[in-house]
Amino acid sequence: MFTNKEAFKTYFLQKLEMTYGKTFEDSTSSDHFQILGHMIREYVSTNWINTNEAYRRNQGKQVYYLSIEFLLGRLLYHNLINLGIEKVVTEGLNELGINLRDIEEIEHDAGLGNGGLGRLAACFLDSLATLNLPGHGFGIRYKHGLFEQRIVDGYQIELPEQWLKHGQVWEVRKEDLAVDIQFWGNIDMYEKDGKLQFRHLNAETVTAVPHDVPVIGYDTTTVNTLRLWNAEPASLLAKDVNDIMRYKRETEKISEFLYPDDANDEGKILRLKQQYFLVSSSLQSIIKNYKQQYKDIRNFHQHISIHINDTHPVLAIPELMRILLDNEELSWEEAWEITKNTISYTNHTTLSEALEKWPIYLFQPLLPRIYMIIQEINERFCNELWDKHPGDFHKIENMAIIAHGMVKMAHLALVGSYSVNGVAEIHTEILKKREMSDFYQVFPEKFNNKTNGITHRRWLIKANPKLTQLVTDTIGSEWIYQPDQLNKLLLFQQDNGFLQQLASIKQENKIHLAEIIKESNGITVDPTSIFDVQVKRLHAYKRQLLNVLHIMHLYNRLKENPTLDITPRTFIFGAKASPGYYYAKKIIKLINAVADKVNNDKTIQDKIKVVFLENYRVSLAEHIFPAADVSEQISTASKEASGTGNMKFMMNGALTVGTLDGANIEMRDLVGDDNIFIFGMNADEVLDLYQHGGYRSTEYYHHDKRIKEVVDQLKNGFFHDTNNEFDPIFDSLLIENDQYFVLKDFHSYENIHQVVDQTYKNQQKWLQMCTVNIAKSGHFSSDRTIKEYADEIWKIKSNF
Ligand code: GPQ
Repeated sequence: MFTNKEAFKTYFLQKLEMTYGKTFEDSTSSDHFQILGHMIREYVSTNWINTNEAYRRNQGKQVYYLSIEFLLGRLLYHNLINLGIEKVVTEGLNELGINLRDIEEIEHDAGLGNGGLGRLAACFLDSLATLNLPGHGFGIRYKHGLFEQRIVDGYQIELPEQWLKHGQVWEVRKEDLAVDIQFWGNIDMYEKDGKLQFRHLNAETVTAVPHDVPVIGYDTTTVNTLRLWNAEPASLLAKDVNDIMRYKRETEKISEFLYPDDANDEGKILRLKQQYFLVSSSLQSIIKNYKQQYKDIRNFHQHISIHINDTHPVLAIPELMRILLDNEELSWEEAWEITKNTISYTNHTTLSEALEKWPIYLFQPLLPRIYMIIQEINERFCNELWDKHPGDFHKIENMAIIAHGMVKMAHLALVGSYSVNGVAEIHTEILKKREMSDFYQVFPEKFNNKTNGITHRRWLIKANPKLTQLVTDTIGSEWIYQPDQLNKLLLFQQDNGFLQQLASIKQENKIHLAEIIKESNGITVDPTSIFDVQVKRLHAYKRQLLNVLHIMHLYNRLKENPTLDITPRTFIFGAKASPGYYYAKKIIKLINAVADKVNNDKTIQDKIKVVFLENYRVSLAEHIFPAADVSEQISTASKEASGTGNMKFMMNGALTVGTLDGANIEMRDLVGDDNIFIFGMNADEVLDLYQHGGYRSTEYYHHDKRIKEVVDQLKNGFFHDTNNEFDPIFDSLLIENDQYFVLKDFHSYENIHQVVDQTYKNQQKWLQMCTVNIAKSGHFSSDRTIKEYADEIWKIKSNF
């Protein structure tokens, strides 16, 4: 059906008629989207079946990637590219008078994630399939993805996201593969053949129904699976009507909302239910498959690796134990040996407030058998520690999985897995030397680094077709398969023809983004100005505040001296704040207040503009990265585990203004100090200052006039008519002693931006720097990352 455009058109029209009983003239863009989606699914179905059969036949090891988030974005165009049929489809549709880019807009983003962690999972799936690796995702089919953000009067408003409203073309519901999950109730112990056995009584049962999404590799026949679980009532034979209604609601709530927060406290039980729901359904399904193929459960870990993306799925450890003990009737020792050789774990943060803990009083009643197993794991682990460090109560208390009425999920992950990795070199080092140093001493062999990556297929080939074409015209197309080969571009640093084309592509992409800005914000921005962009979740540690304070300062300088010679700049923000994160919402309001004042001030001659793009998400990001000149990666050093937006900017030829944090450091190492704008304290300085104290933010306020001026403007109504709107921000800086060193880094941030301004004036130099960045960005392809996971952690092999 996709061999040529005639065949495509015929099939498309026929299917349209048969499915909707409509003529082409009466059909809508939405119909076209649905039909095209179904055609693609039909087209890949044979390869999907074949891939699964090949995996079974080969008897190779397979990996299952468990993640509470998968931030997929749109799939239509991405799938067309991976299948190599976007040209046929574009041309075929054109002849029917349809623009593929319009149809693309019909698709809702699958926004089943908050930010970096969820998007990483999505990039990994793409790389696994493309590299023909037997790896599948397991997640939750949330009815509502991450909230839709509206900005009203400068404030964030949250609306429920509705991606399933018009059905989901990519998924296949598989009721026959549903499994049951048990919550609440009590555990009955009994003896069988002289062995103690456990039985779950009076449990509330929830059914998990899989919805499978094909994960299509690039230019290959491999089609892996993303299995998303939907929570449904098991049976409605409960006693009375009220009970039925309550049960139905409680059950459906489990897969209703993605948790909008990386670090919030509410709805703990529901969150824990979601975690166990994901883990239990996935493990039951994995074991069922395994047993269809292999006889001996004792070899499980030789055929299966289970990866947990952060601690959210860490109950995979006690759940696997439960199945092996209670269903397979293995001994504790046998079950433990299998479990700890099956599970591997990625940590994504050192922020201690983000490390998950559950109060026992909530945990135990909800998951009684799982709690018993964790208790036993804890007891055995503490005994081992005692043997190694007799009498060191303090150490054992600190490392225990259960302590002070809490279950510590990261400790469970560290004890029950064979591999623990951080997501950038510095992050892994901080885990080893500081946050998890006790565990590193006990299990040094488990710790390893896997620096994050991004799929260049979505973030370059799909998002930036013009740059893709230029790269291919310049160095051939091998880089698509081996992104490291982008470094061949280094030979073109002095090639003016190449640099000119690079410049005009950036210009075209900026014009396109300027149109989007005009449409959504009504602001006219100059596409020849520097597009200086910070897009990411709103968090104090990511320091959007530093960026805004600097803009306020620039504005003050322009007011003092309207003829100030600066390169015009457009500051662009995109960020969602967690609904309960009051401070973050104040920062959004501040950005918008500054935008209002600056954009409407005629006296500064449009030298700076400020834009807050609402509802930042994957599909919007695809328009932003290709249009950026400057990438803001300005977290307080040591706080950003890796960052992945930094890599997307780099690959699209933006230059980074960044601290020595996360993967920025590895970017700097690759491009050299001359091709990146580094500023601020480094991680050691920050951590020492936390440890030994000695920082007084008020000193910076009193001694630096520039700082005093902007901080006072938070209080004196300069940007907003009510004086106390920004008090929480003012207080965070002066009363709470500026935990993220915004004021301390201000001076060096301001300096580096002057360097950026000067450098941009030398276009030749700027373009050379962009070229080096693009050339070196291949290292940050998630293909490289996934190869490392496959070889070093999972020990899985390509199917071909
Ligand atoms: N990250 Cl713990 C999230 O997106 N959500 C989380 O809950 C945690 C971490 C991010 C982290 O902040 C970034 O530095 C990483 O690049 C990203 O995970 C992927 O590893």
